[in-house]
Amino acid sequence: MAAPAAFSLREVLAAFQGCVTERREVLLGPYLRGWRGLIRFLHSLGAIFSFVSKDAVAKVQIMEGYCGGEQRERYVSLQSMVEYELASGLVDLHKRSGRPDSGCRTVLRLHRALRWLQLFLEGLRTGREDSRTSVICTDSYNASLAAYHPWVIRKAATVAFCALPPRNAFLEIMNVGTAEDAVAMLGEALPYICNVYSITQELFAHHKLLDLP
Ligand code: 1PX
Repeated sequence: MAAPAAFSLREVLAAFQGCVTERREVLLGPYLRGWRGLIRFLHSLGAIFSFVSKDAVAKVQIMEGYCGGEQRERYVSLQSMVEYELASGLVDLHKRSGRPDSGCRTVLRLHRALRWLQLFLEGLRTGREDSRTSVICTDSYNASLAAYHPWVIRKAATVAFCALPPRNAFLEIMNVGTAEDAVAMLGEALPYICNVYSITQELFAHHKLLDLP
């Protein structure tokens, strides 16, 4: 039996390319597959990130539950999900009421993390050879996700970032080839991630869903 292909971040980032349809809809299937792959990569960085992957897995599982559940046709795309959940009154708009987490509030958390990913990967791509991954990661985090996290999470995140390997070693564990190959791949993949981010941002802004509790 052939050995399974080594994990490469190329395929993961390509999932975000397959997310967007010609009508600018974001398909949840590939979106969640992209997240699953990122979480797998995160596992390879060690147990120090398990508090992050636990939360990410929980959010992806909630969404996979909806996508495989009774209302699965409503969860084909972000657009159909928003329309369905809003029309059915399933979204807590001001305060959490104890009912199951909506797809909208769950995707919003992943969406905010996607902004971090975009900034982080752009920082890695354009960074100097001797730049520190931990600094790139902290800067991207402070410019995005940190605003939504309480002090204790911000603290734990900042400590964990210090464990990240130096930039070139980090680029190599992506398994795309040399550090230069990884930089080239990031240049190709990032526009797709940006596209997914901005379509989602527009959709959530349009429906005033950017502050869901
Ligand atoms: C080539 C680089 C690839 C790196 C892959 C890394 C994938 C990272 C996945 C991060 C997903 C984080 C989801 C966080 C969602 C969130 O904000 N949740 C919070 C709010 O949820 P709630 O349900 O309570 O409203 C929750 O409180 C968060 C808890 C966990 C801590 C999140 C820290 C995020 C740090 C950013 C990612 C760091 C990974 C660094 C690896 C390079």
